[in-house]
Amino acid sequence: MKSPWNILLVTPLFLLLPLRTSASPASDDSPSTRNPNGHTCLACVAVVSVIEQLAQVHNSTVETSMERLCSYLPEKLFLKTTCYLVIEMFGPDIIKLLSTDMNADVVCHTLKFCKQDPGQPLCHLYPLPKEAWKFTLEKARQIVKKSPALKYSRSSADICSLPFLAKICQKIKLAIKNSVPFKDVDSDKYSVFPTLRGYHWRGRDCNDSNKMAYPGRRPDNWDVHEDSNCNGIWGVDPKDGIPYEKKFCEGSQPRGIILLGDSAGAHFHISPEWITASQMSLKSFVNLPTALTNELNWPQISGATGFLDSISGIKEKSIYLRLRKRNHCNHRDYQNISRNGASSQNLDRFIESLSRDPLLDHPAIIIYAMIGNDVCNGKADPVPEMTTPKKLYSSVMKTLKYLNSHLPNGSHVILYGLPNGTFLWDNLHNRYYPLGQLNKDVTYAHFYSFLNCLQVSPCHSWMSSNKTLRNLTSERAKQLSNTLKNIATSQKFTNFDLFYADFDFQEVTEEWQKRGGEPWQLIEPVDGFHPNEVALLLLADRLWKKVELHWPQVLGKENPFNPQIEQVFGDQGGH
Ligand SMILES: *[C@@H]1O[C@H](CO)[C@@H](O)[C@H](O)[C@H]1NC(C)=O
Ligand SMILES: *[C@@H]1O[C@H](CO)[C@@H](O)[C@H](O)[C@H]1NC(C)=O
Ligand SMILES: *[C@@H]1O[C@H](CO)[C@@H](O)[C@H](O)[C@H]1NC(C)=O
Ligand SMILES: *[C@@H]1O[C@H](CO)[C@@H](O)[C@H](O)[C@H]1NC(C)=O
Ligand SMILES: *[C@@H]1O[C@H](CO)[C@@H](O)[C@H](O)[C@H]1NC(C)=O
Ligand SMILES: *[C@@H]1O[C@H](CO)[C@@H](O)[C@H](O)[C@H]1NC(C)=O
Ligand SMILES: CC(=O)N[C@H]1CO[C@H](CO)[C@@H](O)[C@@H]1O
Repeated sequence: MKSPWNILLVTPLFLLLPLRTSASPASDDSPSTRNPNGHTCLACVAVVSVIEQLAQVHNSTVETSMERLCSYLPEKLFLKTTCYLVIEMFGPDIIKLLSTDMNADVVCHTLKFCKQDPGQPLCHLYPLPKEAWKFTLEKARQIVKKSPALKYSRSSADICSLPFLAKICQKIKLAIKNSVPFKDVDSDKYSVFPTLRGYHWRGRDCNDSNKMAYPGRRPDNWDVHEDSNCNGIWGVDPKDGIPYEKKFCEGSQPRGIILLGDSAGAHFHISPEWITASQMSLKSFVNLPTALTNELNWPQISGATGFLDSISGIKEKSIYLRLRKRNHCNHRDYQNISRNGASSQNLDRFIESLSRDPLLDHPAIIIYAMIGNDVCNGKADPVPEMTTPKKLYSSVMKTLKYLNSHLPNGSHVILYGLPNGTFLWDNLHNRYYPLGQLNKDVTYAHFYSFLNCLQVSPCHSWMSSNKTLRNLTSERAKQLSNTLKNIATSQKFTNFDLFYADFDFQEVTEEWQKRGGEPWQLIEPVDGFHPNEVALLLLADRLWKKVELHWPQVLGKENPFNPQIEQVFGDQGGH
């Protein structure tokens, strides 16, 4: 249960919007190679920008605007309290600086949340001030010269280490600990709690006091007495004495869906309303606590394992919901084994969280979708960090051997290729970034370059103005996809068959355009990198259709008893 803590420790930083997609527990960024203050600087610039823009939108003072921002935040996770503490400490300086027309870059450099190290470039989101940078910064420093807050921000890589926040950080940790039925996850990976890797991530536990009851298992004694596989089908038909599970599911070849993925698979999403002053209201942050306790992921509406209705209103369903529709005996059998920052090179560190017993459980469809982090990273020179085809080959073979010894016979594994990420730059670079829309002053090109300068980009190599680099990254991605394809066509395993599918972003874009959409609408607006909910569902749709056409055995047959299951069990206990 280590992973959730990581993001929670930076909860006070929320505000401080950590774009921790690649800097995650799963990646091996060491502090010496990454700019430790990059995320703090990014967060500071985002928050100060929001304060400034709220004042502009509401024609209010900076002070009122800070109060307004805090008042919008929910009490949960001490978000509101933390916000008030932060403005108490830094508010007076921010007011003074913003009132003399300094912008967020200047404010954050003055308060030392952003630093320019000797010999390093100056990182800024907004166009540089008209007067020379040094002169402006000096002027700003004079304004807050004697501020007591300065000594706190200086060492601010971990905001919980700030003395005035240490207490609240403790409280947050305690609150979360007490609110979650924490268990030894190794012995029981299923949960009745939604977030913190609970049932938003894998099918809900239907009997928390019975370790042998969980989604995906073969039913125990045809579930006469209890729903041992949590699919909502159990008991005996009083008319003929036959157990329902036997009557409705025997021979229907139930199966689960397991995603081995990265932040895209888990649906990383930062709501644009959290940083867009003109759209901000009390409603904007309602879902923030849930998002934070899901590591800013939304697996419950993702393309592979989503089980809730889409927020965007698109009619396409996730792979899981389609499998469930095809055979209601598959109810709740999904697992999202995905992590921010996951790649072929670090999957071995968390693959054990996959839960499947080769003998006790039903077969599963595994989608291996490490779609970016093998070529994406935030380093100043990203190329040497990229996975080579040789390294990919050896790590994927290791993964497949692991799967072969942990999956029930009759399972299926689909290796998903990498995208050609040039569409990111091509479609976004000259559009306005959310923080730049109000004053038309920041484009995605500016935003990308700010991230690269801070070395916190989730993908320097595609989110870059350097065409040679983007081209080279696409070439490498293609080589890696070819490696996956070769493995799929040349290797055989005893417990599963193996397939390869291209990551069809081009086709998805065309489909979207046919419906009157624009390509940029398929990308997460705040991070400018991840496929958004619509894109994920369209990708799932393509993958489903492809599998149905070429390898129908993977999906299994339609269960003729579906209508009866609905009649007897209704929504099967929901999700
Ligand atoms: C903004 O507020 C100031 C002072 O309260 C007022 O003089 C000004 O007219 C307002 N501007 C707009 C556009 O409402
Ligand atoms: C849950 O499991 C326990 C222990 O096996 C069992 O006694 C109980 O009846 C089960 N509860 C339900 C609702 O099935
Ligand atoms: C695994 O299942 C396949 C059919 O799906 C069967 O041909 C094969 O014999 C099984 N292997 C083992 C070891 O049971
Ligand atoms: C662009 O990227 C390539 C490949 O990493 C690199 O060799 C080159 O120096 C970069 N060009 C600029 C202007 O940074
Ligand atoms: C992209 O890379 C390929 C192969 O590395 C090369 O042939 C091609 O000229 C490059 N195109 C551009 C625009 O850099
Ligand atoms: C990636 O896409 C761009 C733009 O569509 C194209 O020019 C380039 O050749 C593609 N690269 C690869 C390796 O397919
Ligand atoms: C990759 C990953 O984090 N997968 C998670 C899926 O959910 C379980 C808990 O339900 C976590 O333990 C896994 O880490």
